[in-house]
Amino acid sequence: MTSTDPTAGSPGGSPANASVAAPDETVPPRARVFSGMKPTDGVLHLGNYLGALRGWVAHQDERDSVFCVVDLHALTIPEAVDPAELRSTTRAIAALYFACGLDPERNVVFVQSHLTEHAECTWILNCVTPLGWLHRMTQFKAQAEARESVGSGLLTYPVLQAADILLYDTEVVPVGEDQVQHIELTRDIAVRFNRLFGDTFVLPRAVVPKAAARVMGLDDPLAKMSKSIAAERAGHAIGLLDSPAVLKKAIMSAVTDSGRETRFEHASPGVRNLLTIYQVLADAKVEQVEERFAGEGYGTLKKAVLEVVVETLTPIQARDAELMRDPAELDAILARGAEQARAMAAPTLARVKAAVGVGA
Ligand code: AQP
Repeated sequence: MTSTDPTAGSPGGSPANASVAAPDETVPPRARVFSGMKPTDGVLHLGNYLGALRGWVAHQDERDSVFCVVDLHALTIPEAVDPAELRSTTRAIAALYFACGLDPERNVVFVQSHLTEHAECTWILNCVTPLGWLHRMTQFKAQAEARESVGSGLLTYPVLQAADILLYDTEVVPVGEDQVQHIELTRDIAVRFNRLFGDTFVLPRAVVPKAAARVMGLDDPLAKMSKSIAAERAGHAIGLLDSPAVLKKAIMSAVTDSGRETRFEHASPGVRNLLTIYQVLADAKVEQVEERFAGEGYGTLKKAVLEVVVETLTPIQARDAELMRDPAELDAILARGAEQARAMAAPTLARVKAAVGVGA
């Protein structure tokens, strides 16, 4: 374990946030990896898949990975919580992990709230996290601005996220670009804890995919594709379980412009978003994509995107339907995952409690 103090020379407690997210392929073999997704607002979208899940699956043989459905994070806006729906969405997200190719035999996969360690560790980390660090989180600012009343959970959930990550001695957190600031905060919290109480936590870093680290909304290419917007607006996202008809409507209506520019560098945001989706799903090089669509209208690009999206999602949807037919089996897999996760998280929490002088 190593630590550098991000608050050194900064008595106000301002984090240095010195680490910068690296592309996903820089991860050393057998690195401990942790990541998760929140079961809010229904199923996952293509941004979740390309920004995170696809990479988790692609590297599952090279890494020592722990993946979680972070259901406690879904409580930050309590007015929006339907308890029965949260429980079933949590299971549905886990099923989608497996349907996308994540193997529970090769990875630890579990539901966050099945362990008490995450919430317990969060309290201790809350006590070492300066309030100013949390107020600076751009996701908090954006979400707080959009609501009249803001619960303290919305402010402090990045600390819960820090506990999620640190409990597993995580070295690398594969995420989309929107989560990088939170991983940097996690690192800063770990450094501060290590400075106050002695070397306890491994310092994690974020890695993001080289392309499609930020997939944008089809209807608004200046906003990132997001579950919560998708729940309010048809045509915003490409849902992983959307039917071909729904996909066709959303993709063919994607916002572009009145020109014919299909070079990545010169394209407008909506066109660049479509080009990127195509490039990643077709596993093509930038030059190949530009050559294919040179001189073509956007209708051709949209049809090609639709084709490659349907081709990618059809087998995922078939596996998902099969998995969802046997909820008892899914629950059994997740119960085994929780046992494995507990065996990893409990010793870390014991180390944390010993460091601060609490616990039996
Ligand atoms: N648009 C995106 N492009 C690339 N990656 C994305 N991720 C999310 N949106 C995009 C990545 O998906 C993972 C899961 O994120 P999450 O479920 O914890 O919540 P989020 O980042 O807040 O995702 P959403 O879809 O926008 O959810 P809501 O609307 O509920 O807040 C993360 O790795 C994230 O980077």
